[in-house]
Amino acid sequence: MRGRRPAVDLTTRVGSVELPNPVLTASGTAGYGHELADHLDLDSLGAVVVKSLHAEPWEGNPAPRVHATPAGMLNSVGLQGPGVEAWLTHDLPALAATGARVVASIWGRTVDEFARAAELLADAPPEVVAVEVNASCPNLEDRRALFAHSTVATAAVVDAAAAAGRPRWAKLSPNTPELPEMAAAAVSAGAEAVTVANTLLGMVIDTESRRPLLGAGRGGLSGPAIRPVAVRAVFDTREALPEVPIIGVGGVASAEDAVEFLLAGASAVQVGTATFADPRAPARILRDLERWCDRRGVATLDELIGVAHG
Ligand code: RRO
Repeated sequence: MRGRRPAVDLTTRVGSVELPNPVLTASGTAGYGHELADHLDLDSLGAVVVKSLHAEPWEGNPAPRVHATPAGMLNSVGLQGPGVEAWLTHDLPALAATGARVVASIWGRTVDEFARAAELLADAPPEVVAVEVNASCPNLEDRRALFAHSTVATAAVVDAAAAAGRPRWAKLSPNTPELPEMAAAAVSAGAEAVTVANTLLGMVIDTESRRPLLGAGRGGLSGPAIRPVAVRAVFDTREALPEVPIIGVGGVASAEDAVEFLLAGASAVQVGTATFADPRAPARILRDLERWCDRRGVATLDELIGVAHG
């Protein structure tokens, strides 16, 4: 069979956005632009989701910001970024030139700040195919005020992001038992899809210094350690809202992991922590997914999406 191209149609639809395949990068793990372009063909991925951008430049949290954990990683980057305007001018052109479909992730401390970031994206070039509204960063100073833990606040930030004038995806939190309610609130406010989910709240304590290891103390846990949590979160969301497109994220490191998310109900997946260990991971997972489908006679993703629900 050497040389034969697999006859698999991997195209997928996330709301109004059609993607050539379901393997995307996860926000915060692929930089702001074409950082990964030396390692893989960004145009070959479903889309590139950039690190969350604020309307203004933002310094982020004190070091250390990342720490390896068993089967995963803890981070408290603290939303560092150049701001939307600088990104549009200095980073996006090189990324757009790769031919990649770009998803701009935005964040704010207030609803107005989300609106401002979205407004600045209104004139972005058409390569920016969607906006991911990051309602769920665990590393804000006031965790009790996390937007994605309130249906009212989730709806407010999704609504504010309408100013970008493109499809909105809401990135939700796994740290609330009310995830399906948050997803419903996001959709009622205009989100075309939900990204499920962000990192799990965690902490590592240094036994020598006897103090929390990350500069900011607490952080977000990612990687294979959280995959069963993320798969369950996708399954719950699909069960409650079968019509809502879901982008699954949390510890995808192989084609089989991606298939697991599709079976739970995701229309696409994002690869994050695996990219830190191997910058080619998204491309490898995409290639292996095509082979996985081909070997099992799976011709389109409709044969997989949501099938675990019976
Ligand atoms: O920058 C971060 O610390 C960060 C963000 Br914005 C997020 O959404 N999730 C995460 O684990 N870290």
